[in-house]
Amino acid sequence: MNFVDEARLRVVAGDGGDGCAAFLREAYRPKGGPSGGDGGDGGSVYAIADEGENTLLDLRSKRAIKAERGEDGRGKHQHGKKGSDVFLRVPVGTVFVDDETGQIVADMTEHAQVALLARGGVGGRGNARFATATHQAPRRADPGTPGVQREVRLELRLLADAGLVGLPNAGKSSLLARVSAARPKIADYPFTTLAPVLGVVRWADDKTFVLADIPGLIEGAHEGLGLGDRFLRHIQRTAVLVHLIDASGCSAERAVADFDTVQHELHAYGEDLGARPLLLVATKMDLPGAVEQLPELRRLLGARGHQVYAISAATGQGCRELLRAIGGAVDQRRIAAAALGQSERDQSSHA
Ligand SMILES: Nc1nc2c(ncn2[C@@H]2O[C@H](COP(=O)(O)OP(=O)(O)OP(=O)(O)O)[C@@H](O)[C@H]2O)c(=O)[nH]1
Ligand SMILES: [Mg+2]
Repeated sequence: MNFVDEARLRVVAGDGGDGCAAFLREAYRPKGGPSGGDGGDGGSVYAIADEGENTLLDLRSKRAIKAERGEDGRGKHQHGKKGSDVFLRVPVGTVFVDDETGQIVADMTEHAQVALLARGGVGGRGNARFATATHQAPRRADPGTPGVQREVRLELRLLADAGLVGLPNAGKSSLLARVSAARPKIADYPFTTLAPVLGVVRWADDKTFVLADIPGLIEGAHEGLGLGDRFLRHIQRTAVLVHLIDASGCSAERAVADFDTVQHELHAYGEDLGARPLLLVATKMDLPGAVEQLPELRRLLGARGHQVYAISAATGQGCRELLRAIGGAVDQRRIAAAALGQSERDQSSHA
């Protein structure tokens, strides 16, 4: 089962810069004092929680996050510059675990929360710091201390944005496997999927949503028949339901009747599932039977005001367009939810 989005990273803070050992040598001051400046502190690596981030997908391609080293001190009392810090943006809900100790390093629960992942090293002192009344020409200068390095595991509990529903064998798992990195079991018998599987789908350069594949629904599912009902709660919070219809082996009328069965189960389950935005998808378009039935299916469902997408998980045909439609619906819902949250915040601040 894959309810968790994961990534692994090495976070490397910058080392402190070295202190400098130097003496002033000026024409008019032949025996100048110690003038070595301190090294700058190394930059630290921080995590920052950001509502605008939804997955850890972008971080998976990264190996290490490094902050800058502090600059070395120089002569004439010049201190080295501090290395810049790095802020790693992660979705709210991300937990950082130290890979070696298993300890939780940071638990990002709130928007804009900042947590230290690796502290930068401290700059070394220059020799100017070591001068005393009795020891006026110290040669000692300290090296900077190393920055902290650690391997961290990032974990994010996923909530599905979109849910795949349909009869057993409709091709739900095949679609999820086609469009995400999830690898659900696929087979030509009903109830192949026994538990929900989630996958992260990238549908544009900087846009993703989480798609849930749940076991197939059959008549009586809301009363506990089959398996699907137990998992309907996993799609309760989705922005959109994607209903897959396989017409490759039956008539369009039969496919519509099957569609009604599943819709009836969703309505009967309650929780507003029946009223959820819905996308209809005819599957297995690489098979001649499906191609033959598509026009009639579109006519029958079109008469009820439904648009029907057509895809093949086998060839990928139509998938891109479908993902754009799902992504658009998910986006709309997020925008509406953000606006609702804002107006609630406004109201409570007026109260
Ligand atoms: N030719 C063809 N076969 C497909 C396509 N999509 C799915 N199948 C086949 O249909 C069968 C069922 O696919 P699944 O993806 O397991 O269906 P499911 O809806 O997840 O089924 P359950 O988990 O039992 O509810 C498998 O044999 C798949 O290989 C497709 O686009 N083209
Ligand atoms: Mg399945």
